[in-house]
Amino acid sequence: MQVGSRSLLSGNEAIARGAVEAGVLVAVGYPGTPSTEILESIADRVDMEVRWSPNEKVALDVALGASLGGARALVTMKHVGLNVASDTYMTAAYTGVGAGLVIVVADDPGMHSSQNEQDTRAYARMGGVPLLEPSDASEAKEYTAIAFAISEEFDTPVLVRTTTRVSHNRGVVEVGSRADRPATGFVRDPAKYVMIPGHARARRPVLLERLERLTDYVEASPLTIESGDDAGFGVVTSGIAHHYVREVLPDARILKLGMSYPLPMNRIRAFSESVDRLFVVEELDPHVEDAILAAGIAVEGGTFFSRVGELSPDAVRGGFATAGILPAQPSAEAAPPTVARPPVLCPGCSHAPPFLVLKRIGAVVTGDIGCYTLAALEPLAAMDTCVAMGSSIGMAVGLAASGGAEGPVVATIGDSTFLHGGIPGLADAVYSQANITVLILDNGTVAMTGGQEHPGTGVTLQGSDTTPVNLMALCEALGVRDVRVVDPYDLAATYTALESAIAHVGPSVVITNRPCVEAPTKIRDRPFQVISEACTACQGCMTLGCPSIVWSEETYEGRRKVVIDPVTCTGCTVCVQLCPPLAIVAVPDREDAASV
Ligand SMILES: Cc1ncc(C[n+]2csc(CCOP(=O)(O)OP(=O)(O)O)c2C)c(N)n1
Repeated sequence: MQVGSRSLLSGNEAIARGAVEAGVLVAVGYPGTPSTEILESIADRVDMEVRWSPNEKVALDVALGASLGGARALVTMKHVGLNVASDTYMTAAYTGVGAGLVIVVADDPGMHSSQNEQDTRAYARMGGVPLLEPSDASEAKEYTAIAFAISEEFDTPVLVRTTTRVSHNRGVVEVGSRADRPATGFVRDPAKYVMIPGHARARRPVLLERLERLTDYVEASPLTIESGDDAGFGVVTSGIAHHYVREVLPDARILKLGMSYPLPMNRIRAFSESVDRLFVVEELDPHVEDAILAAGIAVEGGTFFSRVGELSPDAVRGGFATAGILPAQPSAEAAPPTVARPPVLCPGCSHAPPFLVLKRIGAVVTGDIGCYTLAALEPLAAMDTCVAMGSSIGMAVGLAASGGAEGPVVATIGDSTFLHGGIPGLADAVYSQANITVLILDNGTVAMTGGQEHPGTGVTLQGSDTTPVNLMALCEALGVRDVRVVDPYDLAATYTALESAIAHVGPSVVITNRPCVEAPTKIRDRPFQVISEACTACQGCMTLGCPSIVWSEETYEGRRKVVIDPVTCTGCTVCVQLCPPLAIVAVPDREDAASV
């Protein structure tokens, strides 16, 4: 990226660029949509340590440590990641920082790829930590730099909150030069950094006094921008919602909040006094609206703008129409129906076969979060719970303790998720000698978020080789007496492994060993085909849910036969094992074909 140029960057790339220009030396995080590309876009920097951590709490710990060492540090995660990191987060607000520490949290209104919808602004208030909300890529870069400056001026971590649209939309960004900020070194200060009660009690008033100074800062700050001249009504807004309001009401008076915690309430009050009606348009929780109401200022918002899911220009237009600001909207012409395309596991995905087996065994399956969660859907439909990363194992322990499960209890968890939050659950299974089996689906990557490295892969985010965590040795070291590795493409072997593990009294672990089909070292082999004359339309192969197996036009005794798409088939052989009449065979390669 050329200094002085104008580049088209996504919000995530702009945040990364902001961190580069701010002289950040350590950038760390855990993947999670929509935040993942922030670190990936600067992985090739030789002047920064850019790292994946096993989970968000470790990432924040690393960033805090780096900051105390005097290096500016960036940490990135998705909204639920801050739940994981919240223990460190809440007390980091007490310790303050060494060099600047910025925590970027990407919210996912609408749950495009998340297990819940939550509003990070609530964490700002809970922790007493300032929060900036960029509304586009240009601000994403600018606010990241401002966040580092605030962090150092006020001795506090600073949150930068994006949402999916801000993280993923592209905009023009001016590329600046990188500040040279060598680490200033660790300065011992136990009263500030050792949070025993006696020290922490003294830090709480520091935090509150800091918030007062931050409030003075935001009242005077250019981060709060007033625009428009139509005095009839005014709109307080922030983040992407600001652009929706601008699009729908180009001339409206708008008070745009760049910092939405703490709030510039004097500015808001003055703004409210200059208009007849005051509205708030914000995505997710009524964070600003409630604060304005609590300050005794009349405001409207939640009645007109949904708290559920994402806002959009249409939603904002509809809200202002209901409020009588815009003419009533003509009912929209019904959009043509779209074809439903539910997400599916990839052709040849090594996660699918073990779930077929678990279904056959009649296991009660506590699931976890990753690609394999798709096994909850038809036709596999073999997962009974999925709550939060790492929860599968503890929930299995509890389910087994309840005695309420009809069938063996099996926790299924991916390799990254196991390293993220599964290890303490397995320690508990050992500690309580729970009668559960843990199936670790080790595909050697964080597939769900696009194939990132993790501590089990032996490669860092910046591409160097490192020591991989040995999952089998780890499970054994935790005290699991029955640990076995199985090839998930071998259905019979997977069945035997799971049956034997389930029969073991006490916790047992089965680890699968096939790489993700999207991995560069993939398993792609010769594709398979169906010999139509031999197919008896038993449809057993369809229970696998493989997208390469599709319905044929031909039938047998009134049932539809199947065909295999040779382009997407990876040759994993699992469907072959599900075909009693042996109608599925490898497509002959050219040499075989020539010799026939
Ligand atoms: C607390 C939290 N952090 C991050 C995510 C995003 N995320 C969902 S699943 C997942 C990991 C998936 O990797 P793995 O367990 O190895 O399973 P795979 O997708 O490879 O099958 C991540 C990072 C999340 N949902 N929750």
